[in-house]
Amino acid sequence: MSRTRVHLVNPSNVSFGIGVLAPRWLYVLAAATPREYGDPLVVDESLEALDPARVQPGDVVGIGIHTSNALRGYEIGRAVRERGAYVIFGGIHATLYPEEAHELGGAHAVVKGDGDVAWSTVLADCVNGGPKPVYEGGRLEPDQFQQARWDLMPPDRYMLAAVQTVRGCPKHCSFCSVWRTDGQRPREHGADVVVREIVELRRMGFRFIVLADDNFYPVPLKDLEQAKAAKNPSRLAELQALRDERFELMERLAQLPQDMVFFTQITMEAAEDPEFLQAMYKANIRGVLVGIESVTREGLKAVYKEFNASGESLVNQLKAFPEHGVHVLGSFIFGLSSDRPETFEATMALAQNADLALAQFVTLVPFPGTVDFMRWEKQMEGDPTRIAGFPLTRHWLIPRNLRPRLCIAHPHMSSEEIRDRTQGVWDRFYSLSLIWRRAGFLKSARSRLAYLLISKLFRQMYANTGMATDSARMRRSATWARWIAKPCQRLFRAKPMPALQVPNGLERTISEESRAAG
Ligand code: B12
Ligand code: SF4
Repeated sequence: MSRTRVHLVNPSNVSFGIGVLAPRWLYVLAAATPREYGDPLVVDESLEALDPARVQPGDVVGIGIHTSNALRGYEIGRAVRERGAYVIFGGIHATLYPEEAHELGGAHAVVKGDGDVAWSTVLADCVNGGPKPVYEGGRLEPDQFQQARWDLMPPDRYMLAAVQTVRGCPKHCSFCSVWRTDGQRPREHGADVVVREIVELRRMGFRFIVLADDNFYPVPLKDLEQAKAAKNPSRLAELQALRDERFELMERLAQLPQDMVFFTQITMEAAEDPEFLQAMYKANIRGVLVGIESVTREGLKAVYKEFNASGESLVNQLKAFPEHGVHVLGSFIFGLSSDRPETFEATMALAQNADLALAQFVTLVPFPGTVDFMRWEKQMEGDPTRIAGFPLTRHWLIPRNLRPRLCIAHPHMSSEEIRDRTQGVWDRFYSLSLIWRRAGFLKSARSRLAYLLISKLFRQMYANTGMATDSARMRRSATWARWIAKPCQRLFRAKPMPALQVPNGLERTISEESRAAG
């Protein structure tokens, strides 16, 4: 056994004690860690902060960052490098800006792209004299994806666990980096491996699972029709195979214990595909995040999402989901150049009329890797503004208390107006009276109470900690969220089913294999 200890750290500025969703990458990289290093020490800072004293000289510390937690990640990187550890960064932000992790995060190495295969090479290089500055992890094919080591996850600290069924998305929305980093070709995981992981999680007492996919519906009916009309048999066969795999997966999910509930992310086009919606319901997929983004045609055009409906047909499309027993978390963006003061009211009205179970109202953030970011960066070339020494186009490096909540100037509204109106919509949508009215779709009083708690928790964690302008309000919100999180976590737990077997499968789960390997 190697004496090198491996640490995996998920950075976060706010810790709630209880986590909503277990960060999948931690347990995937844990599975990619060869047995000779022993079990990695996993730290998720959304539960509690890393104690750098636990890191010894010669240890390897893997830090995964997306843009929103990059700054905290760099702080950790510098701290553990000072303690003599090898510091390795990965994740979407490090993939886009490897040089930044070296300059500001004390990185010895950065893994770009998927870490499943590259990680063991990095570890071997650390042991044999030192890692290279950059590793190309690439976009792996599904048979190379690692299954997560859920046996290393504390079972009583999270409400939900995350399993992935597909990477990549064929769309090209302007505010999203997924299609550019994960690619537009959907890479679907085999149904067997997905089910193996879910069985393991159910054995541990998780019955609510998030399918952390970019887009669970990668083949809309329209694409099949287009391939048919274009008389393109190979394209048609390729699309049909992807679609068939989705149905096969859903059939396998339907064979799992009936108390299981799955959530995922999907495009609105699925509303026009009743066969798919019925299969989702049978598979116990009971909640979906739908990127509605904007209620106006101009807004949808601005974000390259013209495949979404608007106006009255938008309400009908969104209602198609709950009509099939699949509830919707609608996601809206405020701050688009086509938005006007009345857009906020119209969005609130739509969110109410379309029978959304939950909604999130985010403000437009130019995330690197997106078309919006590229355009904005170009526009800002001559802008002399610096905050704490950083231009606005490096907004994630600006200390949080100085960071503007909105970066892109709006042609008709000030940042304050957009922020206040957005906060107003959050406040109204999550007022007690409206939550209670919406809870009407649930039969039992217990479910309604659970829905109320979850709505309040979602609002506190998401809106207040993300939108608050002062750190005192953010701290208050985090304290509130911590209080609500405890009873919510209890509501989410189920009685473990240690004897549960993989339906139709003879496979062992990854944790059983690890135990067998000693
Ligand atoms: C699930 C998810 C969430 C969950 C996260 C929960 C959790 N605890 O993990 C929730 C819903 C909370 C969430 C929230 C947000 N998210 Co999100 N989320 C995702 C999603 C759909 C899947 C992530 C996932 O689990 N993937 C599966 C794992 C296995 O893959 P992975 O994380 O990419 O890790 C692999 C590699 O990156 C690499 N790797 C990762 N870390 C490391 C570390 C090392 C050392 C190494 C070697 C390799 C490595 O190896 C891994 C295995 O191959 C991604 C989309 C995506 N394709 O990633 C968006 C995504 C990460 N989210 C995104 C965004 C924008 C957000 C929000 C800011 C949304 C918002 N507007 O509020 C918030 C921010 C939350 C916060 N507090 O900071 C963006 C990030 C863009 C960017 N440039 O940073 C993404 C890419 C989606 C998008 N549309 O662009 N998100
Ligand atoms: S926002 Fe959703 S639909 Fe659009 S490219 Fe990203 S993952 Fe695909």
